[in-house]
Amino acid sequence: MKYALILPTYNEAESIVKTLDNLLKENIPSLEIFVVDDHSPDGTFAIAEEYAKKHENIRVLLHEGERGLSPSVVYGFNKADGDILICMDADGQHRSCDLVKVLAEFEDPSLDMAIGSRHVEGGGFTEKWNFFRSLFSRTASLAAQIILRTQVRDPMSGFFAVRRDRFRKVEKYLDPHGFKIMLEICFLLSLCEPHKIRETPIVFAMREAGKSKLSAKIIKQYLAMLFKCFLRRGKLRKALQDH
Ligand SMILES: Nc1nc2c(ncn2[C@@H]2O[C@H](COP(=O)(O)OP(=O)(O)OP(=O)(O)O)[C@@H](O)[C@H]2O)c(=O)[nH]1
Ligand SMILES: [Mg+2]
Repeated sequence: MKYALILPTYNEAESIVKTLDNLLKENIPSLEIFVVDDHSPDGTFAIAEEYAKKHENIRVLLHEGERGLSPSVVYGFNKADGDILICMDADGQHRSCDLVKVLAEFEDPSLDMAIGSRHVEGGGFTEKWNFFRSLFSRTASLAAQIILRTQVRDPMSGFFAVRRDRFRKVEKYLDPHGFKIMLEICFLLSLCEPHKIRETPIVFAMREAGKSKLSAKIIKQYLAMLFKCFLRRGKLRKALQDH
């Protein structure tokens, strides 16, 4: 089985080398890594390219068009030819040691998608979040659970792996803007019958360097995504089940 890992980056010059070092230390066979940079002004692309010169299994891509985590991940998934497509944050908050556990889930041939979850037994955080960050994350998760009726305990995780053919099946129904590509893919897969999505416990680390890209615009894009998915739910279910 071939694995393709997308690391979307925007201004991660201070984190990208450490993240790549940690991933390579895991020695995961048949893993190709794609850094997908959005023309970061801090030079992330050049740093990653320099690193990739010494490693055959790392490619660095520049994403064109509307800037955003979601469109960058879709762009990367389309460039990659892995059987399992993976997405992790490039700032080190998604730990490389958890990747092994997420990939092991695919020993189950009927599994469509594995989500790295902080809110299942064994998952969690290396440090306590500040009150407002925690409140924001909880509220955003609750909104997804109510509006999209998802059973997923950690819809905000952003760490996920999906079988390529399942991604292909839902891809044309995606409307990827902003941050929450994982939730959108998971929502579309949950409309397919049968489907199997599993949450794997992960521990979320604190950001050691660089800045968060969470902003009011991202929050607006997230709410728009939830309502669009909600309104299109019936049509999407029909289209995916006829597919
Ligand atoms: N290509 C691309 N990557 C992005 C964009 N925005 C964020 N990212 C990357 O997506 C990942 C997640 O973004 P973060 O800002 O860390 O979001 P977060 O983890 O929810 O927030 P913090 O906990 O504060 O770090 C990181 O690897 C970012 O560099 C973007 O517009 N384009
Ligand atoms: Mg982060």
